Amino acid sequence: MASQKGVMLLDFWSSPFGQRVRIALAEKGVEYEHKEEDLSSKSELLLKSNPVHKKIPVLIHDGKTVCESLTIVQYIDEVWSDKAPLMPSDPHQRAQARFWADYVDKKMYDCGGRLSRKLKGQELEATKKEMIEILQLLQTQLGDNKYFGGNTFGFVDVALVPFTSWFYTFEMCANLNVEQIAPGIIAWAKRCQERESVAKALSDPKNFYDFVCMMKKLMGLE
Ligand code: GS8
Repeated sequence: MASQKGVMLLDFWSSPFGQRVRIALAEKGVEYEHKEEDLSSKSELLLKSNPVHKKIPVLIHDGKTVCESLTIVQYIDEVWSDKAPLMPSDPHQRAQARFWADYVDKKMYDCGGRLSRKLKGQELEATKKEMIEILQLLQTQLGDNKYFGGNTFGFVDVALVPFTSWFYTFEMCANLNVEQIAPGIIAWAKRCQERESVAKALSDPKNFYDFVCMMKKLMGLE
């Protein structure tokens, strides 16, 4: 396997999951080799490294593989524990952080993906309602805190922030204005983007929208 020593990330530019890993590595100041995958023609290395799901991101650390973005972020936090802790030290707060990151995984990707397709009528309205509920619940959970991790940028912030690049697409595809329905989430997203780790990792919202349009054409959804 390549990169017997050191750190390598198998990634894809627009992936919110890959972006989580890029943010965590940057927060920790870890240098790594970045390998962009062609997801329509996956490399042997990807197929061998993630034989179960065959998906990016995959972290290869000293020849050992770690798959699934939230697992990778926790691994990074444990291995490079000397700097920028992402997980709270209190076990209950840690459990809460895992709960909300899991909520983001279960709700945001699925509902956001549906919202970016060409939905119409009742289906569109129901999906918009679902997204409004998700964002407002997250906004309530954030409360007056600077970050989901309180005063420090942490695990839930890393899990959620890549999806903020999708908000422009929600507006274009579904006429959903996140600033209007969850201003606290927009203010939080801006605070996160002041961090170099986040600013460098996130996709440009317009590039992401163009990518979604291209994918829809390819899939015959336009
Ligand atoms: C999801 C990874 C994923 O969907 C995680 O890492 O958290 N639960 C996983 N990766 C996608 C790219 S992002 O849309 C992927 O690799 N897709 C390729 C495929 O499905 O063939």
